[in-house]
Amino acid sequence: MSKIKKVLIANRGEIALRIIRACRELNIKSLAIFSEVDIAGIWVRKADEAYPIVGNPVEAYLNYKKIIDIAKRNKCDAIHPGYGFLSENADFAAACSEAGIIFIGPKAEHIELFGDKMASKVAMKKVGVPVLEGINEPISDIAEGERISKEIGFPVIIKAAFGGGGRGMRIVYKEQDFKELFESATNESMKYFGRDEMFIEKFVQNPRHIEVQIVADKYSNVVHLGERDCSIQRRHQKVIEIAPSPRLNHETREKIYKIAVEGVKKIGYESVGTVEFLVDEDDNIYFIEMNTRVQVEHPVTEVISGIDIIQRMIEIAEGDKLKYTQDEISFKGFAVEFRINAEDPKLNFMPRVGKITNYMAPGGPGVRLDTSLYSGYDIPSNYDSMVGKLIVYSLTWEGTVKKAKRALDEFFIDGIATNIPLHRAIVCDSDFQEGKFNTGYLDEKLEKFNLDAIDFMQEEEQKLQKLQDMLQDIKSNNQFIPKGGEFLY
Ligand code: MV4
Repeated sequence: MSKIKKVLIANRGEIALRIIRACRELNIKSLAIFSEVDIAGIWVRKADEAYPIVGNPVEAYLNYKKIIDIAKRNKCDAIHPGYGFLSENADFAAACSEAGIIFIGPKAEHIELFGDKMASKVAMKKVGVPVLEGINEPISDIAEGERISKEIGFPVIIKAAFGGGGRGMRIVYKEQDFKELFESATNESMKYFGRDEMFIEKFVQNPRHIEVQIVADKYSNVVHLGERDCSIQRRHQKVIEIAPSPRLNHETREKIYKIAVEGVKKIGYESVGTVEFLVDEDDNIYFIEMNTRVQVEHPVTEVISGIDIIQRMIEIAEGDKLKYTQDEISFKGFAVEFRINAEDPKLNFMPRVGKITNYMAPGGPGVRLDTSLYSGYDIPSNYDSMVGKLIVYSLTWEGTVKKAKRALDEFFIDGIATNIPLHRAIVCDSDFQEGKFNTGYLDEKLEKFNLDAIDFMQEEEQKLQKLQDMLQDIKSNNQFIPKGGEFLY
């Protein structure tokens, strides 16, 4: 076991701050790297040390030779990749090991394996994990693809083996559409990932997207930390994540845990990871992919289990055994994470950054906010539009929904537009409140939610004016005269 003394954080924003917090509580020093446009990032000042990487602002967090060199020159004995950027780059993980630096994450071979969605299915099927019917080797030509699709039965879904975020994915409902959709999926995969290996599966209509959090040490001890329902997505980007899933029945829950833990144990996986499944309307469970990194949505699992996932990840990398057996882990209540994006509901949620002029974070019982925003912060335009995560939790689903509405109403950010009004519209929706949602939910309701969001924004904009009118009335008439008898708001 080698005790880690200093960690280089190869990431930025809220996850960099999250890792700094975990290190601080473990008495581990942290070194933040930052691009030229990130010098004002609060995590840069909260780390024990910071080191600039000049040049292209995105390249800064991807140039792993330079990052490893900075780690060595500053005597960091480990690197935490966070999520995105280099977090699932097997070459980076291998290069860290070759440089004698601990990569806080899984083995490079597993990053490699699960980066290929086809090979992942073959490997998981071999250890008894249920996968969708289909072909799990690259489709060589259109004719073969059409033949296999007819065997499976339409609709089928074409997927890029090295894809992600929904890119290189097409749903084919009719045979005559296969050729065109296969070609567009292949071209998209080549464009975004430089790979054209495509595979086909039976398409599951309106599934729920359920993922299981796994924690595994280097001694074959594997536990799960429950599941997260990530069905509420927009254009393959998760918008809201929930733990536990409000409508998964007990039998399916226990089954999905068993499948995930036993599969991961047989694979010999180490570190934290997330096994992603689709659950169809008959509660059939199908493995779709495994994420070999800590995920954006890990906080909802942390608050219902009381377990710090980032600290467990670091301890596993140091060679510690798991602190808990499965029987010692319990879950309490419900948690919902709202991804706060700098995007404008009035511009169809187009990303739009800017300077935070006024800011008041929500708080009170059952509210957690993971963000690197602060009043006066000028959000750089070079990165992802997600600027924070609001996590609310309570003992019951109903209580969590009420708390979510209260916290979202309370959140105050001036200077930029955010998707907070969209979240407010969703938590007011009866289907959401009753847990009636699957992967089709947001696409079906987005138009209505967008109008609700714009109404919320207008109400907010009018509030200050109404207060000023009231004050003016009282000052000039020595009393407030409600116009038409309405209350202030
Ligand atoms: C599927 C599927 C239905 N059937 N696979 C895979 C990547 C992940 N981000 C979305 N994935 C899906 N894979 C089969 N065989 C449904 C999804 C899916 C989805 C598909 C289209 C539009 C939105 C979606 C949201 C979540 C899951």
